[in-house]
Amino acid sequence: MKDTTFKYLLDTIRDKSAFLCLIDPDKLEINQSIEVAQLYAENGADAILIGGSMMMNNWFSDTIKEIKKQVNIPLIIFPGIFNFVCPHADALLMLNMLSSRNPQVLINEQVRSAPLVYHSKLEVIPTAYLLIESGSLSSVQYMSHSFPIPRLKSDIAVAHSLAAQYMGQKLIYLEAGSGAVLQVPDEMIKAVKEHIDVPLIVGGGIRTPELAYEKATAGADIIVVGTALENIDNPLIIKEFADAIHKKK
Ligand code: 1GP
Repeated sequence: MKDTTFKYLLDTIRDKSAFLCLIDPDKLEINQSIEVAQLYAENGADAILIGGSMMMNNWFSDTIKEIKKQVNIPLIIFPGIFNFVCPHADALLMLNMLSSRNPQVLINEQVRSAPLVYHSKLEVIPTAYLLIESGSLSSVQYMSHSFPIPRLKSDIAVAHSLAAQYMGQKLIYLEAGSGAVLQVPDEMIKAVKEHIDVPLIVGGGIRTPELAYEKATAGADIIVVGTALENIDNPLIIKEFADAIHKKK
């Protein structure tokens, strides 16, 4: 199986944290997604995640195909449900929502997705996806019928992360949810990072470069930013996020 994108991520985080920008194709027309992807690539993003909790439009695959023609940083699918599969992306995060106790998101979605992924020949990156309590009901919490891990219970997050690593997950993603009021706490990031060897992704509610720097310094190897970069007037904001995230280590 291919591991080009995963190796690229490992190389990128060798001496700094990586900056991944999230595009939700439900929020943009295809041309807008291409423009935004170009701005991300030109202003320091290391890769682009594409996906969301739902698929409200029918241009997911076309968006990926068109972005790939214009942008040369990796484009990685971040699936909300099983059918977020498109062979033109560089890789797909196979999300295992191990913080949930709902079999639908623990195994059913993956089983429905697997034949589509097989035929796509996409690079697959097994990723433990841990939802963290973040001050309000997030789309992912609602859609997945899952309790988040309590934000003051770092020990529970550590136990889930260790279980994920022992079960062969290549990345661990601590997710506060898109547009979260409260980000994943620094103490939890530190505690998880101290216990695991695989790269740690942190996302959800990271609204400023200062917060991004704080989370990177706490131990996040990869920072995901989506909402804060939507409808921005000045692309320099993207560069400020990139600089803040890249200056860690
Ligand atoms: C959501 O972690 C990502 O899955 C990004 O969250 O949109 O709040 O940046 P934001």
